Amino acid sequence: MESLIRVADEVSVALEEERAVVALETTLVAHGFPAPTGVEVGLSSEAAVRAAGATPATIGVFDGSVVVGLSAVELERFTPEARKLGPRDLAPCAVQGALGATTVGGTLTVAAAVGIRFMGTGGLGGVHRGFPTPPDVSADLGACARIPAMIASSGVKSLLDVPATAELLETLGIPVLGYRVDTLPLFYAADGGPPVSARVESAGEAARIADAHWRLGGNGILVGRPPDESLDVTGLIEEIVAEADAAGIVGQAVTPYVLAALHERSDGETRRVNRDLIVANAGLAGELAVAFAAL
Ligand code: PSU
Ligand code: MN
Repeated sequence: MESLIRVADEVSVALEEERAVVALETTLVAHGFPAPTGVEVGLSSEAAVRAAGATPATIGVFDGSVVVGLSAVELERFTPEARKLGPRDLAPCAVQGALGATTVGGTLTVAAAVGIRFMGTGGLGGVHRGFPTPPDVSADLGACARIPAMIASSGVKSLLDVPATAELLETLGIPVLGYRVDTLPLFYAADGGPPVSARVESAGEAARIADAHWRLGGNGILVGRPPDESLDVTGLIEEIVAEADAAGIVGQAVTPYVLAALHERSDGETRRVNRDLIVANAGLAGELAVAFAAL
């Protein structure tokens, strides 16, 4: 029988030697961009992690195994046919031998199982708009509450109810650190979000806070890094979210639908900003992991 969790040699050596390792997800590779952009974003994110001096561990499920540290060839398999795997979906996908792409929550679950404490992504999932009819709250939040890991992102995805998500992050005891900013970035836009719970000026400072938070028994920590280029697509998002609702699109299908429509109707502008912020966040996650390993 294939082992349930397969860790790439490079990743397992780095973990054994207590060097910096950054987990990366595959949902945005399979479902976040039209092909072949997703794979390019994944490879560029890995390069950004390496440039920061850390080892990337991109995570996905296929052939009965949860793979930690995908090769470039394996990454190519993550097409839109892949299942979208939140924490609850990992075991069924592995046992059924299906192809599955991990969300932030799914990635964190695997990271915890193998001892990785840093990850980079675009935007965390959260409270979808229109709560509570029906209550669609991303399992990313539950995973953050349970798992001791630091996540570099551009806040939470702006198609969500961002203020409600910020409230829930507080309820769950998840520190929201602004990376050289006072407010939580709004994914495509830098400004206008709710206040962060603390501002940090450097990767070293964030790493010291992670160490202290974990020693105090805390779990997930969100680091918000604003996108380098801001885009105001508020109107477009409202329009598309309303359309998705009218079309009866619910649950896990909402995010991929909205992102694809945004990419199309913004003439690729959201795709470009989304790509760039993901790669930048992967680089920051690398810096955070390196700073933590040096404490
Ligand atoms: N950020 C992006 N593109 C994405 C996502 C985040 O730039 O596709 C994905 C992440 O995998 C995140 C997921 O975990 O969306 C959340 O989806 P849901 O709200 O269905 O839990
Ligand atoms: Mn959801």
